[in-house]
Amino acid sequence: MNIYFAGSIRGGRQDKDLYLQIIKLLEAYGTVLTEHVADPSLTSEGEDGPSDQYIYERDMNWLSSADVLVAEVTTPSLGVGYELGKAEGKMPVLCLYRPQEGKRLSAMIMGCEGFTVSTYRTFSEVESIVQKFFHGLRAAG
Ligand code: 6K6
Repeated sequence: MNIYFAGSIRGGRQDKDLYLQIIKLLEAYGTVLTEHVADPSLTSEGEDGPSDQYIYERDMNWLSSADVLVAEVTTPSLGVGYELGKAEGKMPVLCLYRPQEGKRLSAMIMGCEGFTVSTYRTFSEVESIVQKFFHGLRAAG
């Protein structure tokens, strides 16, 4: 099972430690194609490394070879929204959202019937959401 994990990079890096925890959790269910999303050296402004075109093409190729997309959507990110739109109808999608005071998740994510959107407050809730999601996939065959 190839898992594409999506999380904010230029949208803001405040949850990067959490992304690493989620990626480690997902590794129990398959191969995570996008471990760099949790790279602590990646800042929202950093310009080091490959060109934007290279990043786009590499990530779109990985998305094409993914069986499932898991996105952490608490920090709004154009890139994550784009990846979600690309995956819709092509593979199962799980969106993990931590409710924020005075903010609401985009209707384009909440209102999309093809996405499983789950809210959480603690990491142990993330663990049980992820477990249920992958068990559901296995049951559906
Ligand atoms: C250098 C400096 C900042 O970012 C970099 C390298 N950029 C990226 N590397 C790998 N994946 C990327 C990069 N930028 C965006 N992505 C993809 O889009 C990832 O798969 C994330 O899920 C998503 C993040 O989008 P933004 O809009 O928050 O950057």
